[in-house]
Amino acid sequence: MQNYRIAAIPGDGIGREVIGAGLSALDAVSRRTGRFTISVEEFAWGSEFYKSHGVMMPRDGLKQLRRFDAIYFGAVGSPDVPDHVSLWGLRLAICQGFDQYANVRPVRILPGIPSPLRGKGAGDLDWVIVRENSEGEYSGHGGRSHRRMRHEVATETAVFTREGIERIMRFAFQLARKRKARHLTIVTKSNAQRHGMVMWDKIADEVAADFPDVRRDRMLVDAMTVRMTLEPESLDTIVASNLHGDILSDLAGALAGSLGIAPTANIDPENRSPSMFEPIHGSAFDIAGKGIANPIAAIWAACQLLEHLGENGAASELMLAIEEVCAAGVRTPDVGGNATTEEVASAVIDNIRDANS
Ligand code: GGG
Repeated sequence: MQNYRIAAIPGDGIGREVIGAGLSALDAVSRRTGRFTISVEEFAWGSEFYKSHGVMMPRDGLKQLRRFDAIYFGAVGSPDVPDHVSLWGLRLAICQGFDQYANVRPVRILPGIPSPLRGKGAGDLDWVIVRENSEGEYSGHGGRSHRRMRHEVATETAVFTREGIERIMRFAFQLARKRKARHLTIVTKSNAQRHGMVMWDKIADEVAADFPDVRRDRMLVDAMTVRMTLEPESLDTIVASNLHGDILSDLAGALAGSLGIAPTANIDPENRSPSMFEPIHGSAFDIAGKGIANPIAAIWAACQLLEHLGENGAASELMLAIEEVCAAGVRTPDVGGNATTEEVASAVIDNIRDANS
């Protein structure tokens, strides 16, 4: 029987609560299918680790992770560690270190989850946002000098390479091609960002020539927020730069009901390194320890992990369990319910165990 090795990094705040729920769901679905087993090694890296070691993960952290089939990540960020230190020291260090250049963010209104969009419910919003995950505004280029002087200066350089754009564009077109609508919306800000973003548009046109069966259109990122809100059914697959994709997917999560249900996959499409799966949300210290964090995003991310491993049947079973539990009204407070993290996770696990038995 196939055994998959998963590295779990719960990280900070509610990351620890939702990853526990997701691992239980993974265990339940692997037992139910009887086709594979999962062995999990947990890494206590994050802000607590930083406070005692001065680094978010050990120097050889990537080397330790490389031997796994996938990484299951919780959240990063703590009130007493600067956010740029915690983010760059762990999550971005893994994404960049493993060149996980495709960040895939499915967004749907799940049955039973209220959306803030007037008159919209399950089925009315079904998108996949592909966020470029290795360069752009998050390249890490820039610097700060003349500190504490009147002419103190900081630069944050957005780096766009032909290779980086071409590979994410090709990935997005391929993904769009697999979906029913076969429609890709390319988001830029090429009226104002007249170098990198104009190159995005140019390379999108070039790559599109290889995908005549995929309908495409272009949006400026500001206008895109309006279209997402007012005409959600006009969108399907969306590709955007690192920062634009980050912002749009938070909006998307909120429009689908809550960031608490939004998952994400950091993929190395060439499989040179393990890919990483996580909820979009951060550590949410305001609710950490209260037992009310929504585990659905983390469990949905576990579905993405299973799909990536080629366990599509198990991924579908787990997704169906999520949908049935939401539809049955077992919901945490962020989506209008009063269930706890544990109650939602238990309902998903019971649903998997009871399926067709
Ligand atoms: N689970 C995702 C997470 O912890 N995100 C924290 C964060 O601030 N991310 C910024 C980003 O995605 O660029």
